[in-house]
Amino acid sequence: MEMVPKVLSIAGSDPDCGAGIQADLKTFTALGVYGMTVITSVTAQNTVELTAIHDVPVDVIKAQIEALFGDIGVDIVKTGMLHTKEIIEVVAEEIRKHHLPAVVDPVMVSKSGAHLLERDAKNTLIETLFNLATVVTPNAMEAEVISDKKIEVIEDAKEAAKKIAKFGPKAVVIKGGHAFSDEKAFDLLYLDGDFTIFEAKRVKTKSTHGAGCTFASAVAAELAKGKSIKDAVGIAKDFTTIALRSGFSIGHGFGPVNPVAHLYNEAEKYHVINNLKEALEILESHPEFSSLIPESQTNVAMALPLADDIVDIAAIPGRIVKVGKKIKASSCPEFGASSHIARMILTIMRFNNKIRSGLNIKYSEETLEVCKGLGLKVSYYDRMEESSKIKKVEGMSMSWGAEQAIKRIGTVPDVIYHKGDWGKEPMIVLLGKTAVEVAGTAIKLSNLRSKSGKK
Ligand code: PXL
Repeated sequence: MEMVPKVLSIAGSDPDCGAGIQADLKTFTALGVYGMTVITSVTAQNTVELTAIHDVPVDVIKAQIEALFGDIGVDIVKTGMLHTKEIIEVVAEEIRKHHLPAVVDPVMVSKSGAHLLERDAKNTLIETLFNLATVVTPNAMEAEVISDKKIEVIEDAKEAAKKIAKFGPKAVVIKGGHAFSDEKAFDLLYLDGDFTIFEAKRVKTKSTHGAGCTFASAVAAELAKGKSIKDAVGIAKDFTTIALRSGFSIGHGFGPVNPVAHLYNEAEKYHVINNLKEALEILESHPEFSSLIPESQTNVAMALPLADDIVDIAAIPGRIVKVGKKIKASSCPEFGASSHIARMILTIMRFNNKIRSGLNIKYSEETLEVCKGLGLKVSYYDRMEESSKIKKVEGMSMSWGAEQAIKRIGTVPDVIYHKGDWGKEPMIVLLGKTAVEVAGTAIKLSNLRSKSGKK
């Protein structure tokens, strides 16, 4: 029987379930490890404020940990809110006794501004727990407090990480959040004397409650699976970015992140591929569609709901081609298989994230008339107006063009066309929510065209 990695969170309880052990357990579960929780403090809080903290007596904290060791066992521990000196000491003693690898999240202040670490306990946390840690994960503000160094730019964070490493953890991750840039979120890893910077597009959201807990728990889960520290931090960063992008707009303060979004995202990959396969069956069973296949062939693409890169968009490698009178997909749908339509869809989704699919067909005035007759919103861009800078960058034309077409009619169109340029074939792209929907539109167009006798 395969052994499931067992990960224990020793942390505070957050009744709104955005942070604390509740966020930790969601994260462990979403990453496929067996999660357990030892509660150190019960807090009363919501997305706006924290109103009470009740510390669990240290002998009960110890008993919770021993209960798990007496039966199931633990592969790695993650610590979060450890409110007092006494709690920190008993947790450190248990980690030492059981020789446990540990991810230590030096939680100090909640998102709503409450102190989750008593002021006189800071040194105990640093001095007794850091030297037992595999990884410590302060945010920029916590790193400033621990290192006694102001952090304004990445170079400051590097100095701070070196100082924090002197307290004995194997690795230090400083979570930059919005500290270093408005556009990017940088995290800095210091391991064995080397720095690695992880970057992601900054997620502009108010639903950030629990992001730190989620990140540290994801690092622990990945280490438990046997990943290296560097890989675990990279995976945790991507995981937390998805959790932030899917955060809940609930409550009146900082809404909770959504660690389970990772699972939905994985499940969506299956739905997207299946939808594309169904769209191919529709196209392949309608030979009349071949009249709409352009010189450069047809492709159909569909994006994941959270797509922000062409690897998040599936299409047909080698495209859809005419073989005699038949239509054939060159191969099965795959993620990352289209760059052109994919870039157009990425731009479209910035304006309307429900429109996730596109299919390109041969340009003709007649086809555009049929589109208009069907009540589809048609817009266009003119490749002659494209600057040489945009022309030079691979794929940039498509995002530029989509933006032009949207601006022209003030909304996301159902159909975008361009009339070509030197060496560029004119083209029509049909847009819709799913690949099956755009394939259906394409068949409707080819039927109406053949009825009206157009070639
Ligand atoms: O995000 C830090 C944190 C950890 N643990 C508990 C919390 C919070 C933030 O609110 O409530 C219990």
